[in-house]
Amino acid sequence: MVSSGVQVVGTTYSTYVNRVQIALNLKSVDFEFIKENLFSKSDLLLKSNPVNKKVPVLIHDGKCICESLVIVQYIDDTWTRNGYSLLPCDPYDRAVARFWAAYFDEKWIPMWREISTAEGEAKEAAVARAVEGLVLLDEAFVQISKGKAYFGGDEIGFLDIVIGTMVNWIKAREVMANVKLLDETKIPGLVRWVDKFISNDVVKNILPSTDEAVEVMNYYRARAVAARAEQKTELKPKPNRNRRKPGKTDPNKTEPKPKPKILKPIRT
Ligand SMILES: N[C@@H](CCC(=O)N[C@@H](CS)C(=O)NCC(=O)O)C(=O)O
Repeated sequence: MVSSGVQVVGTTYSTYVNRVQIALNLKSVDFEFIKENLFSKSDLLLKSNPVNKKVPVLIHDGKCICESLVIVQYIDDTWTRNGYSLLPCDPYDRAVARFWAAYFDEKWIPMWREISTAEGEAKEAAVARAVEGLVLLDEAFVQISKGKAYFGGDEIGFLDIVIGTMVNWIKAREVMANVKLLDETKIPGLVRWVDKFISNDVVKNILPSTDEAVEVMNYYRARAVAARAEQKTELKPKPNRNRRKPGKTDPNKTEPKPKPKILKPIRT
């Protein structure tokens, strides 16, 4: 790959892609957005992220960087001119920020996903787990922000980008599952931070609105339901019109078994 400048391979409605867009905008880096179709992945995506085949990919002077957390840290390390750092300067504070980012991606987002598929008591338990996770994040916010507006202090930082890009997807889940996650009686600091983050000028034009997020999740859900129905039809044995009478089986002929189709969920 030999193109120069900065390109982002991504989709509009992706938390992970939005992280990269916000980080570049905060650092005042111009970039070209190359729109990807995840239902028919381009050669560019397959070549630039051959391991995970996912967006976002940052292409900087022809070099490919994958995984949103890695990309945001790369942006922070690369564009340092205006002295604005997304990660804190102190090594311990940097470690703490990275810890909570990993917690959010590896532990909390899966809990948020579980709410959409669980029903009845399982759904209540899933909501309780997700709220417990938010209470931990609220406590972390109080410690890390030290009374300022953002995790990053007076300015948006690494953790603000990582967690903040999920906010409207969290609100969309509240609407769709009819549950309360961002409860100001339980997580007052985080709820105040949410309002501040989503109204920030750099952020507000990039994030989808809650209504858009609901629409996108409904669309993916409908696709998943249709794909499952198609899979069921494919797996159903077709009536065999040439069936032999009992005792007249042909020992040389075996019925080919239908192959189950493997469905890959598309993540928001
Ligand atoms: N851990 C990755 C997650 C990226 C991700 O899940 N991207 C989704 C779009 S939101 C994707 O490309 N999905 C395509 C697929 O799963 O095949 C990151 O932080 O960049």
